[in-house]
Amino acid sequence: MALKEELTQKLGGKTLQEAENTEIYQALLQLTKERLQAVPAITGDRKLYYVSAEFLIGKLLSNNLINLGMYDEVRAVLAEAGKKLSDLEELEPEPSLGNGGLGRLAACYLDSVATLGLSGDGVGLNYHFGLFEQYFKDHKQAERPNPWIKPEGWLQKTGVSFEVPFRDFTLRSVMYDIDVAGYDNGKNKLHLFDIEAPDEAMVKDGIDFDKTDIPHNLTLFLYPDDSDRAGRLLRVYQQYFMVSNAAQLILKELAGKGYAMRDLAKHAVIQINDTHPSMIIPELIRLMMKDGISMEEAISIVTQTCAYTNHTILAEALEKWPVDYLEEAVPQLMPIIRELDRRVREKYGDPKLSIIDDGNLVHMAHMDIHYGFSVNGVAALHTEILKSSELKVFHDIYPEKFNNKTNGITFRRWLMHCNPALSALITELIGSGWKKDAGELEKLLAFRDDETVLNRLLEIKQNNKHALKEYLEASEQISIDETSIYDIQIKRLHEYKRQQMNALYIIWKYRQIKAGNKPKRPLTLLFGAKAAPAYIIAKDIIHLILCLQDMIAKDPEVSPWLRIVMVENYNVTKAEKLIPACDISEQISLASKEASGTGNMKFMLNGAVTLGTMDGANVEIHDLVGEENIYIFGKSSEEVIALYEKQAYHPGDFYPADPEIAGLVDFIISPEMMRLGDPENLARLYKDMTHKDWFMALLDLKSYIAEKEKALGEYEDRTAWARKMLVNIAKAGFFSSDRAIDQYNKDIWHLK
Ligand code: GPU
Repeated sequence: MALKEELTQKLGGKTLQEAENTEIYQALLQLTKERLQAVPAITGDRKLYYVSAEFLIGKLLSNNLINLGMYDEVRAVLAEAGKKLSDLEELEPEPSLGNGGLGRLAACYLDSVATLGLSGDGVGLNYHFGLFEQYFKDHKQAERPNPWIKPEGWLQKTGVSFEVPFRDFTLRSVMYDIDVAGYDNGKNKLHLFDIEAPDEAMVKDGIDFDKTDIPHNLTLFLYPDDSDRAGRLLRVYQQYFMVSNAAQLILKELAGKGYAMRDLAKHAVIQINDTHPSMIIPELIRLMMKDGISMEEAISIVTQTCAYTNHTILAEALEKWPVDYLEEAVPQLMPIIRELDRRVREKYGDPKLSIIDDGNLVHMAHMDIHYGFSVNGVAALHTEILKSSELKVFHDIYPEKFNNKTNGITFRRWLMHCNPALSALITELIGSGWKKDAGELEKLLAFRDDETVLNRLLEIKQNNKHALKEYLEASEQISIDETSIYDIQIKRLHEYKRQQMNALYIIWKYRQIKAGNKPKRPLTLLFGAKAAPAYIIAKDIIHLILCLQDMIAKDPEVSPWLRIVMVENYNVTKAEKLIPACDISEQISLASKEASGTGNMKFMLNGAVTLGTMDGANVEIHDLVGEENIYIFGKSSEEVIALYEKQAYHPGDFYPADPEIAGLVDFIISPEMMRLGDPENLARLYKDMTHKDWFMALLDLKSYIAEKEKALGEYEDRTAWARKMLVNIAKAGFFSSDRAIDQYNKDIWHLK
């Protein structure tokens, strides 16, 4: 049946014109789910299990329509009836089952695994509340729960269920599945495990709940607050629940295919997405030993099955669980972990390599490295830093395990869906081969001196900027100037990402305008960022930005030239609106600290020019596009690493020593700011920035301001700027997640 007839049939006789958007949305959801069901499952003799605490999948309707090849037709059928797909999308709740880059990467990777026709499923947890919903009150972040599960959504309850033993009780699981269709290919699954009796009603007063009632709270929240022991313990329960279910599922599927447990490594490969799933190693060993396999052999099998991805070198993020937490939650694992540690100590005798340290902390990454066959970083620079400093002692003994897999993003969501006009232009110019082979985008370079093409790029960007303006007016009641330059920093709020340095730029620019130095063109600085609820300084930085936003909006002398907008509740959906409209992409982390970044790739692909440090994948972007198509500033990773090693960075060298910098920092606690904001928050941030400044914002501030001003100036040569845009788009092919997954498969997984 033709799509239009099928849809109207689902509307119970109403025509598309007559039906309400909510009815059409339900009908389209139904139809899409049926089409998904008909897609053949991808099978294989060898299968990948991508185990991750986060899958930031975002809304799935349009994504599925694209991958099922229905997108254009649905848009056309709706348009014929005067309806817009984007209006229907508004009705879908966003599953925010991740914090940021790591979770979104897992979602992009599932898309590419299926698109390449590889047999591979995701395994994670079915959080009832995704990452909290952020709202602003009194220029501060506040949080409320973010429910997303609806009876008619994408989750399918399966009959699969396992028993997960803890010290004090046993929990039975329920497995839910979400179909993951490849682009023009078969489908895999995302398996999300839940407990049997989750109690959503225990959440009250914002996002607070009884952290000790594990049998009823285990899957309520993504990353519950870990600022106290109960919160941290709950994370241990979550992690073990996730990996025990994953391990049992993997062994069940192996047996289901008729293979012996001993052949696990031949038929399965487990990618451990950072250390949250690391307990799958001792858990699999435990389950194999229960089945009569010797410890010796179980260790060997598991080591040939598990591969580990490291996503950070920030010390506070490298998980180390106290032995007494594990004894309290999952004592059955401790004898195994102790034996794994004993073997390492016996063989190498170097305490730096041990799994359990002298302070009785279990180093999850160390376990992964010893008892997995592959360790990968997520960008070239990041992997080099792992090999030469962070994990050097491990690289010395296992050089063959280390490899790099520079991150990637799915172009289905991050170009075809979020920027249909640019997609259409690209296809018109070079054909549609790029959709399956992103490397073909390089063919665009043939148009680098074609004024007509360059002008069309500018026109599409302008239309996207207009669309963002309208969206912000409708959703946040904020009006921006579409003739201004859109400069955007969207990512989690963290000191190392240095939103505070951008805030100091705002202060600098504000004072320039006050002093009569009006820019050639107005500037709009957009932010989107959630701070972890217990991360005090991050919340103070949000407060600073919101105060600056308000102060400038109220200043008639400055506001025509400078506007600050921090969008509320930044999430995947908002990213899809912001990225296509961006002129300048802010990637300003302290060099060596951002493992890769993936927003940087999304912006580039959509024709934004990067303003950034030589950090993470910015380095590779720089090498691909060349000096003239990127704005780079700041100290190098080597210089930064040396400063940390020698403890040679002192904010006092800049504050109050440098009067220009001092003037900017002092503004944070100026009378006008203290009147507008909360003196406690502003004073605390001021003190941190002048006495600690752990991520060296003051060190790079001047070169940042200079480079940003250079970019703003060069924006005025519109043709030259459009050429930069074109080169960025043309060179973005390398950052397709299809390329990344192909490399994972060739070097690590060996599927098919
Ligand atoms: N990342 Br570890 C997260 O988003 N969450 C985490 O818990 C850890 C890392 C990010 C990195 O910060 C970012 O640089 C990287 O691009 C992303 O993972 C995906 O690899």
